[in-house]
Amino acid sequence: MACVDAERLIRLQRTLANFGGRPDGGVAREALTAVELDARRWLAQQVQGPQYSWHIDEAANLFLRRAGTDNDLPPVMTGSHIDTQPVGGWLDGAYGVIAGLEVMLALDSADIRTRYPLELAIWTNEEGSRFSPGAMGSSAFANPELLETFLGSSDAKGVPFAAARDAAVKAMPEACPVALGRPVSAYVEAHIEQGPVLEVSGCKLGVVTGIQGVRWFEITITGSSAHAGTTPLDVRRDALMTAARLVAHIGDMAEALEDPALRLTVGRFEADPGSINTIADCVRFTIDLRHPVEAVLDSCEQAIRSLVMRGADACTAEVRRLMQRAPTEFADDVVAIVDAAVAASGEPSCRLVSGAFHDAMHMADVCPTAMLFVPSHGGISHNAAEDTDEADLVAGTRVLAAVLAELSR
Ligand code: HGY
Ligand code: MN
Ligand code: MN
Repeated sequence: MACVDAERLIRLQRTLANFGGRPDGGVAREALTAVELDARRWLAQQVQGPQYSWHIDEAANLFLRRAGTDNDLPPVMTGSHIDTQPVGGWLDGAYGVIAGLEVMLALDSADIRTRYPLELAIWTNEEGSRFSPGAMGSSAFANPELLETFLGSSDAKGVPFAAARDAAVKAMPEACPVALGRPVSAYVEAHIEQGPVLEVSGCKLGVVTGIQGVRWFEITITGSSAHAGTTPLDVRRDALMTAARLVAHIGDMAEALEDPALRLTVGRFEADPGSINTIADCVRFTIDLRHPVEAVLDSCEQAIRSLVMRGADACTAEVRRLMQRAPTEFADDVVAIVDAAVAASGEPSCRLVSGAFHDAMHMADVCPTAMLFVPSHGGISHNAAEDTDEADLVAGTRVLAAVLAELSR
């Protein structure tokens, strides 16, 4: 059995956090920015040996492959993402990548060759804060026909994803091109919970059985810009006042449902021209809607659409869906392997559905998939204060090693 080196794991994890590290302990390493490409190149320097090769696909998903004894078999895959929110934490995504890397290094130290080849995936643009939708790289892996659409998406500065993808491919000359959507034997992702469930229930490990559904929308309210001092209130087409009222009504609608499983967030609100003495003529705001039951997502989307179209007053309104993913159920057989490895660890654990989405939601469409969680302090994530006890990071990595050893036997 390969033994995980706790000191090396934490050292690698903390070094990765320096790429885009912030003075407040957070990390700013958005998808395919220069700091992420630097971090990818640093990762490439962490492994040596003929058993390793790097691969990159047309969505700039990066793969570290560790040869097995029977390399005709589709790989057993682990991994996550190293892109972060604009002000992210040191572990969201990064933990799953470093834990997978440490498992490979532990196998090297123990001179163990698995039967199946192992692959560590570094997925592109999981966060979706720079390019929409989120989990873009793994979505293209599972649905190659979507790549064309994704290549046309641009960030807030107008940089097309295609250009960022080309730069990422160029940054890794040692990575050989590989096709999207190739066969995978199984996928297991380690991740921080990003919520309070494990900590509140005194658990150190979480066996994840699925991921709730998610939909993203962009609402555009269009009015007319006019002079703040001369234009009477009753003749204005004020996009900002209209949008602010709509946000309040949508929030009231969500609260009125009194559904503890519902999640609705307005995370971005931009008003043009953004001048103190000009009435705004265009407001764009986003909605992140989540729920474990698809029918509730449907009825909430219906309610949002009718609220916006009815409540636009003298302005015009448009609702654009940016992302849509139904609830995901993981494969019983892989969940059982994670369960057994968690039980064998002796750590207090529980089963749970993930509130956050992950690349595993797309991988579940193409191969038997499951996830493993470690706790987040105070359930905090997408925040510079995101943190997890080092001992929990090590325990989770040890369980990941046992799971990958079992799957790749
Ligand atoms: O938004 C999410 O659930 C993920 O953390 N990107
Ligand atoms: Mn994540
Ligand atoms: Mn995240």
